[in-house]
Amino acid sequence: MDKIVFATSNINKLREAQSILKDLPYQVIGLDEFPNIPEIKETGKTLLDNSLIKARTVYNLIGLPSIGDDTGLEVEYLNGAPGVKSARYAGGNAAYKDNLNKLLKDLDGVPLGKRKAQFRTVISFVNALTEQWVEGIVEGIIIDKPRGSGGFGYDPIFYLPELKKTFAEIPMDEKNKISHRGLALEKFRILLGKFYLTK
Ligand code: ITT
Repeated sequence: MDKIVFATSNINKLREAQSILKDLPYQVIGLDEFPNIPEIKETGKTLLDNSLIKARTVYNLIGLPSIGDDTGLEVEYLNGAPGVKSARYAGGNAAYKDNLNKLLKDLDGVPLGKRKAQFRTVISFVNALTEQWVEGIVEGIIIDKPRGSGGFGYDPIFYLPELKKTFAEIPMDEKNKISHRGLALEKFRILLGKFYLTK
């Protein structure tokens, strides 16, 4: 089976993508299979820049078709922050918990009605023939206390009013059906299936 490399060292992202793309005639593998690849610096100013940097870097190093995912949590009250800095909101090597706690602190005292946010994922695809990208967005509310133990990152404080649950309170399969990454990868799956060879 032909391989596509998901240019991520985030195991949660990889698992979600493998599950969403499981019916494709390609095997989606992660950077864990290529331990010699150096850390990819996210020097871009936008999610698109960074997703392209990831996909291009891995394509150039490995020569297999590559997907890059850059995701940001954009909070309206904070003018779109943490956005492209979501992974390092509380500092360079911040853990998920540190970033989440910083966001809760920044929103301390802000009423629920003003805590609208969206997750946005840009997925870029690079092979010998083309560079393409797609985007997925999901809207929600940042609640003031973490709920649930599933998911990762900001999931425990990202609340979906229509489900009355956070992303951390639903199984991965359900998250994938409605999430930013799920929507972006669904668009990507259609694009790939219809128009592109992976060679
Ligand atoms: P790679 O760059 O190796 O893909 P990363 O974790 O650094 O992995 P990003 O640069 O896209 O990924 O950083 C986005 C951050 O946003 C990530 O570290 C999480 O904290 C958060 N995040 C991304 N997707 C998420 C999701 O589905 N649910 C909750 N938080 C998410």
